[in-house]
Amino acid sequence: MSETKVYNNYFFDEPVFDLHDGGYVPLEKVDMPDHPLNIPAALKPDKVEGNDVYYTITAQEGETQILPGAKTKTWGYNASLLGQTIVLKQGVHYHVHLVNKLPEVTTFHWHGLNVTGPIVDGGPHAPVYPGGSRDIDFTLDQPAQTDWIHPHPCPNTARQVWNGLAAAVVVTDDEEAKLPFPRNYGVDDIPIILQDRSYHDNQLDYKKDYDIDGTLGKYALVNGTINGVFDVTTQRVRLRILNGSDRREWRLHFDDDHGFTQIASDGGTLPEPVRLTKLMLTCAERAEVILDFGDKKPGDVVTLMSDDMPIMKFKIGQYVPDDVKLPEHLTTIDAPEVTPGLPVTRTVMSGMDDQVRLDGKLFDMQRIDRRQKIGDTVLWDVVNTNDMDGGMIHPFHMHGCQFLVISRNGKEPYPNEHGWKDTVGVNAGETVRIAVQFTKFGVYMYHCHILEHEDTGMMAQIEAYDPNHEHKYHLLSMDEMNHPKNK
Ligand SMILES: [Cu+2]
Repeated sequence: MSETKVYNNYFFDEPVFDLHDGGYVPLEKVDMPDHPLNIPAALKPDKVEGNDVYYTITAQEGETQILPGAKTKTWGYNASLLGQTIVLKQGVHYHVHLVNKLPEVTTFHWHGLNVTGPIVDGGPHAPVYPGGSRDIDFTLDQPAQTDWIHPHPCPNTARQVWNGLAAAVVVTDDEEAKLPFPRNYGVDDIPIILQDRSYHDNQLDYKKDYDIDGTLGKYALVNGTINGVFDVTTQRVRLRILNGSDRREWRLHFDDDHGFTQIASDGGTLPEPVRLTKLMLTCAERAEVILDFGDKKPGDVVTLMSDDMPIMKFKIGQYVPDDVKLPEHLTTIDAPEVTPGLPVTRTVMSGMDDQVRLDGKLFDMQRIDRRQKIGDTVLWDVVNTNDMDGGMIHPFHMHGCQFLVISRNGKEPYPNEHGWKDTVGVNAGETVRIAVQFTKFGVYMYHCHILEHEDTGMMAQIEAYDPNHEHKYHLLSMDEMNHPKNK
């Protein structure tokens, strides 16, 4: 076997990461006993008719035992907190009944799914009012990956996510199914939803903890569990890690520097496995990794850390030895040719606090900021100007497509950025070049995924258009979205 490179450091510039604004909240250790890690149930379809599968997703209020004592009032999808995991398969036609049992308007955004905008995509133009519902349908036509669903109502996305709305979406396909990856959901294939929260008398108080540069919490939660423990019953475990935080970047590693292998990024399988001991995820990014506990024996405990804080444990039990080796080539990325003759699109994230802007502007739901022809592949330079207080990392997210990272300040992308992505962390002072292609016409958001930046207005809209089929879109105003005229 050839010598395999192991990456032992974060790809992001740590000094830049440490340039926090005054409101930075470090994680604290929680003095409470370990708990079994919550593994969200897989959502059951309402019915299956041939290639048509029907789901109901209900945004609801509930109560969750998070801390000792009083339960915490939380929100979730088909659950009291976070949500049941939605499993989708490439090629299947889905009919989804979206129900809002919350006391306020929300939307259901499919982060990472290549579905039409602005309605099916579930951005702010697709409100579901309290007591109301909306029906959408789409054919899932993208490869296996880990996505998620979360609310997107301007300007309340951050608070609604803080209250608990976020669920993993697992996409499967026949190609990925042939790869020797663990895929027994809940046993050796588990979501790891990373969030941070603070509590006041066991309750959330978003206003109290609010920070305009991104709200942070003192306690680390994995799948809504503080001090979670996962009982390992197989040699290899696949983690579908999602940064579901409003603001926090997670810098992950194990207490014993245990190595792991990243096999997928936001948009699915990486061309080659990437061996790491440290992984940083900015808001909304996903990484699928395989942990091999072949060097451990029953009773051993391995702790997942972020910085110097333990966030969950893996308790090794009896497992059947497994000598599966990952191939050095996992998949071939068919990178589209950049369409000749088109200028590079430049988009600029600037400012901090209430000065955050995208291309110098604040979000306007009724303004189309750019247009791009479907099928064209266009280079975008995503710039973080680093113009205030040393700046901060802005995670740049696009709806309606998966893109490829071409370069960072003209240099190679990070080793784990060679697959499809929909969110990319852009360091302060950096320009990240990406190749963007839309395949479905529609109106899509692109924005900073620090949720409070998004809510403040660091967001814009692009129309992906088909010159042979001009479409008119009714774009709601923010006022209309929040206050329906006929409701
Ligand atoms: Cu930002």
